[in-house]
This record gives sequence, structure tokens and C-alpha cells, in this order.
Amino acid sequence: MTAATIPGLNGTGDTVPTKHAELLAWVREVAELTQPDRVVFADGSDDEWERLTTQLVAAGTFIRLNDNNLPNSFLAQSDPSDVARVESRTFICSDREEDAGPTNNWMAPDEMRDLMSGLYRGCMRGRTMYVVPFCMGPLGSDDPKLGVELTDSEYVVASMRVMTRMGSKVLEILGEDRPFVKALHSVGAPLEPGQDDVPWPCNDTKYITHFPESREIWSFGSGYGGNALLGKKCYALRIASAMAHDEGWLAEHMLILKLISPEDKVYYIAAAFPSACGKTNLAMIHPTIPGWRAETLGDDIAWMRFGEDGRLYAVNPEFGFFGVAPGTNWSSNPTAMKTIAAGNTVFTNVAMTDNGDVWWEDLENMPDHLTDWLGDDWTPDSGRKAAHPNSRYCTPMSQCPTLAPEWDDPKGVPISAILFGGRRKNTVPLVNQSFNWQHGAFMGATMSSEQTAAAEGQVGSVRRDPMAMLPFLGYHVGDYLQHWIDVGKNADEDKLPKIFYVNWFRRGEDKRFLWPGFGENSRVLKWVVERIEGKGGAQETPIGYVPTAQDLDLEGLDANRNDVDESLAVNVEDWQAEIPMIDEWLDFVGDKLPSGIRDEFEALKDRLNT
Ligand code: SAT
Ligand code: MN
Repeated sequence: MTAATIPGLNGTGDTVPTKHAELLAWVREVAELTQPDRVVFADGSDDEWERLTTQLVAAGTFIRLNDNNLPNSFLAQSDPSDVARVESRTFICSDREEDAGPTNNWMAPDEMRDLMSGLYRGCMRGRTMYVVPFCMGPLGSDDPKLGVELTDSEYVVASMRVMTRMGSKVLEILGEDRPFVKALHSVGAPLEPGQDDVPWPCNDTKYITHFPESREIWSFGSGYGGNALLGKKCYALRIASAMAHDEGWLAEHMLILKLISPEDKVYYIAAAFPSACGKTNLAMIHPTIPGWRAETLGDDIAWMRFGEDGRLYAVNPEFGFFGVAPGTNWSSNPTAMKTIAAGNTVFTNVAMTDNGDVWWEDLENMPDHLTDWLGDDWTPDSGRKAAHPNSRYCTPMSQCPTLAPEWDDPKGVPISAILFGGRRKNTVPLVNQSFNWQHGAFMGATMSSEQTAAAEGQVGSVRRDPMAMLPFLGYHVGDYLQHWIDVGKNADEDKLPKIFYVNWFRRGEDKRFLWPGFGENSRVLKWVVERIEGKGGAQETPIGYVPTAQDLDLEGLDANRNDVDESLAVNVEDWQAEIPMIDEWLDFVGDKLPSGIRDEFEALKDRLNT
């Protein structure tokens, strides 16, 4: 870490490790506004990690975990009010309101800049402002997507080191004049001289703001992942979706998975599910069908561009996993467990055992006593959860035992299939293939899911979540859907990924899951591959091509055959009941709803005779 003197701020001298004039001018401008005690350029070194984590432990933000079981790993317990993304405080400040669209909060950019400048004034007093250069995607890319986060949170700097490629090597790529996304973050908790800090500084007033035209992010008041690690949802989805729209590519909320058949044929699959719907589990699947293998390339975000051969190539812009802890265990996701167990992991809001290990709901070996995520004593009969439902592990991708060797290849991997999916108790079958690209875009556009704890809001209520991007669109949803249709129109349909819609979460009358999920989802993936190869049986239903149980490889599956049939059922009445809900959603999208989506809706209604 290079202690830096910003000319005009800390006196004289010029020891900054960059000659990037625009970067320096911006750092100076922000430092003048926020008035940190010092400015430090993060270099991403091991020494810096040591220094930051030691400081975080001293401040009470981090607890060092049991070094024998979880080397170099830490637990942070957040302020109880700062545990998830705050969608109601998230803004897309496009120049024109109609460009933000009905799914986003909007405020005029000047008004927001005024308002937030007021909040930022003096907000880093008593703290250090870190300059964190980062790159989304492999460093060797021809067109690297760079960013610099200015933050007053050591927790953020440490987490950014896990989640992004960051530090001196990125500063080098920035050179003297490469463009970068300006990402400003403050926890909004200045310290007066002599004032003691709290373990998790934050502010009741929160703004997570994006200026898509100028590619800027301003975040205030929260230290939580998606609100504060600005490379993730803010850049890699909201800002990047706007870039992708302008540049003809796709920035999507998708995992990237590599499947290898018994014949050693390789298939890359991308899949979009809303937050906390099993993306990480699918990204790390252990196929239960003999001979099939899977490797991991990403668990949350895929950037897809056309290659010279006309195929869509995906790159994961991230460098780590920021996964939901509860539900993760040695049987549901042994790969995630091994990744975490390799150490170098930052946990947030999980519970801690008496010997400094971590625990969360559904993890094996429930202890008799824990310190819960609030720091209170917990026993199994406490009657409350030990870990917050949105508690997280933040761990380096490089430690993943099933990591695909090509994970860091700037070229990306050619995608053969895209899966959309949500969490639905009823109506939506286990798997369903679209008739074509536009119909697939319609499936994605009308995706729905029961809300999870990853954002504030009523858990369990069904909401439409187009391509799992509802909270992550940097522009108008109608323009976004048109962009999807245009991607198809401008491509050779044969080379495009085939599109499928899956639902692992359908339940029977007594509320039990009809499909066992997890590794058994490989049976669905095998069928997907068969369809890509032009094989694999299916029935043409009003909603798409759906397999019967006979079309799936169910050998050795420990599940009731009637349940499997029920999981695949397309019940016309259920779908007729879905129509008014889809209609309401498409009306909500408004005038910019692409005619292609409207046409698909009309065709669906015809097929359902409604
Ligand atoms: O908190 S994050 O936005 O990073 C995770 C998620 O909601 O998917
Ligand atoms: Mn996500």
C-alpha cells in the first residue's frame, strides 16, 4: 500500500503511484468534498491485506476465525439495519426520466448530485479514503472494463480484493488516460476528533445511485455487499447493461457452467435466476448421472459478446464468490464448502461457534451454543435463526476445486444454452424449451419468482423479474427487452444459445418439493444438451417444448415417479390464470414494450385459448 500525498490536500509533494490526470483530478475533487484524514492507493498486495485485516480486527469489525479450520478468514457482523441491498434507495439517474423506465427509481442527475454532495460533504472526516483501481473481467482483455472505487471502508477494500482483480496491476493498465468507471462510496459516518468508531459504521440515509450516461456510481450510507462493493451489481450489471446496450453485447445476472459429457464433449451454459435462488449451487453442481462432469466459471454475472464465429462468448467479470451462506452445506454444495474451507474468506452475518468456526442454518453439526449474527448467545431452542438469512461468504474463485481452467481467459467461452428460472411453488414446469430466440426472450421477459431475503421486501410474494435483472437494469426495461430481441435478429439463430426455462422449486399438494434438485438437476442439464444436439424427446405444449418423464434420464433417481410427472405438468388452467398477471406486468413495462414480446404474448394466449 503506497501512502500517497494528493497535491493540494495533504501539503506538498507528489508521491501518487499514477500519472492518470483524470483519476488524480477526481481523487482530489472527492477528497476536497469528503475531507478524509488521508488518502491511500490500494495496491492489492498481501502486506496490504495483512494491514487492513489487522486494522479491521482492532476496530471490532472483523473477528479472526479459527486459523486451523479457516486460515486467514474473518467474520463481520453488520449493523442489524444494513444486511441486504436496498432497492427502494437505488436510483438510475439518467438524463431523461423515460430512459430509467418504470422498474427503477429516478431523480434528475443534477438534483441527485446536489443532494448527495450535501451528504458527502465532510463524510470521510476521521477516516482514510482508499483509491481502489479494479478491472471487471480478465486482465488481458483487449477492451478491459476498468473502474476505480473511492471508499472510506476497510471492509470494502478487503472484500474488493476478493471479488475483483484490483490494485497496482490495474493502475498499470489504466496508464495515463484509459477510461474508467468512477465509483464513489462512503459509509457516511464521519468521526469527530476523539470519537470512537463503531464496528460497522453506516448511515440511516442510504443512496445507491447510478449515472448511466456518464458511467458513474455514487453510493452512500451502506457497507453491505451489493450496496458497497461497487464492481458487482452497480458496475457489472447496472452500468454494464447500459454499456452493453450501446455496444451490442449482453451484461446479465447469470452463472456460467461447463458441462462435460461422457464422450468428453464440452458445453457451456449460462443461467439467470434471481438472487438467492440457487445460482451458486448450480454453478458448482456435481452431476449425479454417471460419466457427466461439471466445472465452474462463474456464479452470478456473465458478460456475453459475439465472437468472430458468430457465437456468444461469456466472461465472468468477477474474481470471487459472494454467496448466500444459509442452505450451503457439505451435501447441498460441497464445492462451495471446499472453496470456503481453503481460507481467505470474509463471512458477513453468519453465526460463530465457541471455538471460532462459522455456522449457519442447514450447515451440518449444529452446535449447542453459538454467538449469533447479532453477537448474542444462541442455543438450538432460542427460537430464532443464528445466521441472517442473507448472510454471505466472500471467497476467492481461484480456490474453487471445480474451477474450469479457462475461467480467466479473456476470450470467454461459447454459450450453447441459456436457462432462465425462478422460485415458483406451482404452474411452472421443471424445464421448458422455447420455440426460438424471440420466444425465449419472452420467457425471460416474463420470468417470475417468489421474493427472497437478498433484498428488503416481503419474502415469498411473487414478482416478475425479467431475466433476473429487475433490480439491476441500468436503463428502461422496454429498451432492454428490445435489445435482447435485436441481439437475436442480428445473429445467425443456429449459432445462438438455445433458451430454456427451469423451476427446481415446484411443490406438491402437501408442500413437499416435487423434484430433488441439487446434483439431480444434472438430469435436466443432460436433456438440455440432448436438445442442443437435436435429440431428446419433448412434447409441444402451449408454453414450449416440455419433456415427459420418459424423455429424462431418471436412472437411479430416488424420487417418486408421480412427483416427477407432476413437476413436468403443464396445466392449461394454471397458465390461463397466469395470463392476467403477465398482462399486468407487460402493461407496467408500458409503451416501450417491444412488439416482439407483445406478439409472443398474443401467440401464447392463442395457444391457451384465452
Ligand atoms: O448483495 S449482492 O447484490 O451482491 C448479492 C445479490 O443480491 O445477489
Ligand atoms: Mn446475484
